[in-house]
Amino acid sequence: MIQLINAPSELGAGTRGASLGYKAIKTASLHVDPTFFKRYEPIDVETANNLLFEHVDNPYGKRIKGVVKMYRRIAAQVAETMDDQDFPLVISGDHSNAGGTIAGVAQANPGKRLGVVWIDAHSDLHSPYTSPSGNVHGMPLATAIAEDNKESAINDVRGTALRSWDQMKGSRQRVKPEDIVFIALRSSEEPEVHLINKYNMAVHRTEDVREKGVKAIYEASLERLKDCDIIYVTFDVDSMDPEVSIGTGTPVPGGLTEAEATEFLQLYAANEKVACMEFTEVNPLLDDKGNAMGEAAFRCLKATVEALEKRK
Ligand code: DIR
Ligand code: MN
Ligand code: MN
Ligand code: MN
Repeated sequence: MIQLINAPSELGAGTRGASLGYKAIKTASLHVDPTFFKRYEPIDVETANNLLFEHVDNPYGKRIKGVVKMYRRIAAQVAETMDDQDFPLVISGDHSNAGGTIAGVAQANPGKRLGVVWIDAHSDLHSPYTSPSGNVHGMPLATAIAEDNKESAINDVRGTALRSWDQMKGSRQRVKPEDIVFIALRSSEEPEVHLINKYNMAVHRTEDVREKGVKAIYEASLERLKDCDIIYVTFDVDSMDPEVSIGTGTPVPGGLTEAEATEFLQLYAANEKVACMEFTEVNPLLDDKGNAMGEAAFRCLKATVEALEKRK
C-alpha cells in the first residue's frame, strides 16, 4: 500500500510558505481528482514551525535545532511505514526534511545499500561550515553522506549548531557518496562542486536530458546504482523550469518541463528497487500565477501514484 506522509515543515527554507505546499497540492486535487486525498489519506507528521520566529540558533544553521526534531519525527514515521511494508511517499515542506526521510529509510533497511536520485536544481550538499545562506534545506544530502566538507570551510561554526549537525549526520553514513545521482542540477556553490568532483557523483543536467532523452538518463542512473539494493528518489519542484516552478523558494532558469519531470517520476515509480519517494519545496505564497505550482505538483503526484499502483 502507498502511504502518503505529510511533513509540512519549513524550518530549513530561507523564505516563508513551504509549509503550505501540501495544502496547495490538496487544493489543486479538488479540481482534478476530488477523492484523491480521501483514497490516499496522508499521515501527518507533527511540525515545529512554532520555532520559526524564535531566535535563530546560529547564522550557519538557521533553526537547526528544530530541523533536528523534524529529522527524528520524519525518520520514525518513514521507518514505521516501511516496517509495515508500505511505500512511503513523503510530501514535505522544505527540502531539509529529506534528510529525515533518508534516515528513516536507512533505519528500516539495515544492511541494505541505499542509492539516491536527487531531482533538483540544487545539490543540497552544504554543511554549516560551507553554507553561504545558513539555510538547512541546502544541507540534507551532506547529512546522508555524513560529510562536513571542512576542507571547503568558509564559516566559523560554533555552539549548538554543531551538536545539531552531528545529530543530523547520525552515527553512521547512510548513503555512500558514489551512490548519488543528480538530475536537472544547475545551481551549486563551490564547496558543493568540490564534493561532487571529489566523489565523482553522477550529474545529469537539463541539457543532457534534452540531448539523450529521459529514458536514457533514467537507464544511466540505474546502471550507476546497480549495486544498490534500494533507491530513494527525491523531487524538489525547483528541478522544473521557472515557467512551471515559480511557486517555490529558489527557482532557477533552465529546468525540466513538467512532461520531462513526470516521465522521470513514472519511470522511477515503476521500478521495484525504488522504496521511497518525496515531493518538496512547493510554496504557494510565492506563486504569482494563482496555484500553478500546486497544480503542477499534484499532476506529478497523481502520475507517480498511478505508476506505483501498477507495480504489483
Ligand atoms: C543554496 C540554495 N544552495 C543554499 N539551496 C537550495 O542556500 O544553500 N536548495 N535552495 O534546494
Ligand atoms: Mn533541494
Ligand atoms: Mn532546489
Ligand atoms: Mn530549495
